[in-house]
Amino acid sequence: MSSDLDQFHSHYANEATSSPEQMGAFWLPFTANRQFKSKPRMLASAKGMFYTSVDGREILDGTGGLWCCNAGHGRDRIVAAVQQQIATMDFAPTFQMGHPLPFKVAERLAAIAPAGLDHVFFTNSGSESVDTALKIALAYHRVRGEGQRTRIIGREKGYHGVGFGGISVGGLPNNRKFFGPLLPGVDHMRHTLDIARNAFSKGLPAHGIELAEDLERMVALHDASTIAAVIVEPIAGSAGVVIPPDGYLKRLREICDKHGILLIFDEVITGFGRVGKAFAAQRFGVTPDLITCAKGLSNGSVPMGAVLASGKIHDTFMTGPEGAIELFHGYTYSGHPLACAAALATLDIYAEENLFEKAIELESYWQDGIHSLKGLPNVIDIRNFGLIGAIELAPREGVVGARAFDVFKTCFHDKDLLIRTTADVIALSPPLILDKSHIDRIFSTLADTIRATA
Ligand code: PXG
Repeated sequence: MSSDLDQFHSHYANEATSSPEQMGAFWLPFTANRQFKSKPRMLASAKGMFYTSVDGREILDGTGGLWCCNAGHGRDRIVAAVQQQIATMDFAPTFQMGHPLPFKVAERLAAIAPAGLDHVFFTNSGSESVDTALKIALAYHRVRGEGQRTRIIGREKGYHGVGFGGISVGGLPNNRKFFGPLLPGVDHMRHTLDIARNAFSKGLPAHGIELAEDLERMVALHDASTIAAVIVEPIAGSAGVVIPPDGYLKRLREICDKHGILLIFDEVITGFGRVGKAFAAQRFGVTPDLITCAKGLSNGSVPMGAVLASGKIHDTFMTGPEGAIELFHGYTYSGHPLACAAALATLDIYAEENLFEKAIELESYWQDGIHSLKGLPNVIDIRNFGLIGAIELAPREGVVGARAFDVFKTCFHDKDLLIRTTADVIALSPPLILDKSHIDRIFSTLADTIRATA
């Protein structure tokens, strides 16, 4: 066994296999491929708060992978669970069949979810979770005899993955404009980023609750009887971290209730302790009808996503003849044994280490750290909530994103720190296992690098 493993590593995971000539075949996602391949950033292993690069440097992970590894990297318990599961049962179908693990994961998720969200549909990614939630919302209205509710309302700057449903309700132009007319019947509320009024807010911005009234405008335009659902990220991540104005999400909930519209929270990045509770819904005290999640569900280790649905929605489907399939939807890998094993071990770690509370314990230290960067050259806004942070830089004339990307490259190549940038926003989402020394290092490194970046 161990010599097999050694062989695997020497064949597949070492530097020799990643020479520039051998990189051509892999078309990297959401990446400037030619630029990347001319000076690659390559990771070889990961443990705790750190990656190790292929050239042997320990890189502090300020991103939790991509908002995935909330419990830190290389957790023994997850490794053991997955190893044991693949040796026991590699795959089992869940179409008209079952195995115990997804039932257990669903029960565990329902136990930590907001009260009332007690049914779980499994997927393999955030994008699939979004498509699933949109389809459940549409089908729900149809099953209960309001099939004319076909419109879905998203929001500008929204990111809901890359399926056709997700890019249709999403509001990032580059993710939409290449791909044709998208889903019909979708409309978008305005986003809530307002640097002019809210720059350098600590936590929730004070201004912007009135933007929730955009939903009333949508209702006035389309009529509530045609609207199935509204989907928003409680905190938008990919668009550059947009924190909701104080009271905004509560107001959306009220308007949805008034008009019989379902509210979907896309919690792919906010789930699993990122903001100090299992879900942001709980931190904000607003319960949606559906929650989409992924990433932290399995600590990023095996692809897995889920949709949490209210009993009201679930039970609406459970009404026809008993032998009828209630929802014509699912994935071959819904409830995959390896993903479920990883999720159970992950949820155990979260519970035993009280990791969902860490973001609240460290929030003010994190906030002080990030706001200490105010006043540095080109820093035009700083945003934070839970263990999420964003530093927005002024774009260089005519080259949006170049300044932040230079900071990203310097951090990785010269300072052994992994951050993430979108346009000129530096986004931070460290593993929740970090301590104050990691926070100090992240912000002192960023301060030096931002200062040195023209
Ligand atoms: N919804 C939200 C809110 C997300 O943030 C997805 C759906 C799609 O998930 P999948 O698993 O299909 O990729 C996401 C993904 C970033 C970043 O840098 C964020 C995501 C992915 C990659 C980068 O902010 N979120």
